[in-house]
Amino acid sequence: MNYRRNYVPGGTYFFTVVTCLRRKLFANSQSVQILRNAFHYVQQNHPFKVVSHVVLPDHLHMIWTLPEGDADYPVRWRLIKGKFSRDIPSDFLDIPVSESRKSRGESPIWQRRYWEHTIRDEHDMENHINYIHLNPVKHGYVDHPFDWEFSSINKQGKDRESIRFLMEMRDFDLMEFDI
Ligand code: NI
Repeated sequence: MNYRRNYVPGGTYFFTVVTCLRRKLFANSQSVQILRNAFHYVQQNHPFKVVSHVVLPDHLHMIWTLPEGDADYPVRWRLIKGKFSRDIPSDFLDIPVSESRKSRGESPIWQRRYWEHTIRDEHDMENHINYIHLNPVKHGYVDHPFDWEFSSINKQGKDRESIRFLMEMRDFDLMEFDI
C-alpha cells in the first residue's frame, strides 16, 4: 500500500459529489464508464491524480492530488460534470431531459454543491481512504468492501489485516456526516 507517498501537503483533497435528487445514475457499468471517460478527458489538460475512489449509484467519494501550486479543483469538477452530462444518453436518465437542456448543462444530473475537505496529514489520508473503501458496506450495497466493483480497493493491495481493521471500523462514525 503506497498511499503515503501520494499525500501532498496542501494539495490533497477528499470530495463527495452527489447526483441531483440522488438519482441512481451510476447504477450500471455503462454510465460508470462514461464517468471514467469524463475523468480521463479532463485530466488531459487539467492533470490530477486520483488516489482513491468509490462510485455508488447516487454519489461518489474521491481523493485527488493536484500538481504542485495548483489548487483549482473547482474547474476540474465543472469540466467533469459537464462532460458527463453531455455524454450520458438521455434514456439513462429516469426522467425525460431534452438534448438542448442537457447540452446547456441544465439537466438535473448533478447537485451543484459538493463536499470538499483538504487532507491534513497522512493519518487523515488513511482515515479517508478507509472511509472510501468501506462506503459500499456502510450504504448497505455489499457485505464486504472487496465485493464492490467501482472502488479503488482492489487496486490498492489491501492485505487481510487492513481489511479486518476496516470491517471493525464499520460501526464507528468516522466523519461528522455520512452521505
Ligand atoms: Ni457515501
